[in-house]
Amino acid sequence: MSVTQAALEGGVTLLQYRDKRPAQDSNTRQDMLSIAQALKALAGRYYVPLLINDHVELALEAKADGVHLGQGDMPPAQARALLGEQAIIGQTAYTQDHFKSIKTDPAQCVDYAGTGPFYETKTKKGKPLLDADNAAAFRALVEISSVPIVGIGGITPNNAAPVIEAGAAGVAMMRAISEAPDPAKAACAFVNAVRTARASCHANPPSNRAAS
Ligand code: TZP
Ligand code: MG
Repeated sequence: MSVTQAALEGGVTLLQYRDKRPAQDSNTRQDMLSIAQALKALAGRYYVPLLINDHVELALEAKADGVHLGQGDMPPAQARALLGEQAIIGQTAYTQDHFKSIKTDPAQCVDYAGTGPFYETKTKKGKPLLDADNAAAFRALVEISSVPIVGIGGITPNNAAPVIEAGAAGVAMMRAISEAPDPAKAACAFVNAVRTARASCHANPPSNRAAS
């Protein structure tokens, strides 16, 4: 079983195809399209949406469910115009200014923002953490954000709870599943960790904690 299928078996709720090869030549583009189409078919069997990282044209061609855009990628309003109102559009945002620039009208709005690294990660070596106090910085961004925020960077089933407690709507991960000895088990552990953290946040919301 592929790692991707194992992750789906384990219960991941969204799949992103992230391929950082320069997509200039037609062979690479064709290869990326084949991979995206195969992933779309696989994810569809689990009723899980597939997002394409960076490449809006590829998302269109592969009939993916949406895109995840960096600050340097196509502006969300342009992606929305190409992909339509049903598409899921996510954007990476790190700073208060990034969050303030997220529009709230449906034609320009993103559906969620991704923020991190929350913890140190080998996947984006050298990228500084959000802040010295990541949880506080994350919560400050959640407070000004008009869209849900997903935490990313070095997240494992064992350290996911503080990310949810800091106000994340969800967590995103790469290595904790792709390098796990049993990726399905790791995905399942993530689902359980997030559910448990959400339940405990619900039972003990931050306003109560501050008052107690
Ligand atoms: N953006 C911030 S950290 C990161 C990205 C894409 C990589 C996260 O990967 P991992 O392996 O889950 O730390
Ligand atoms: Mg990007």
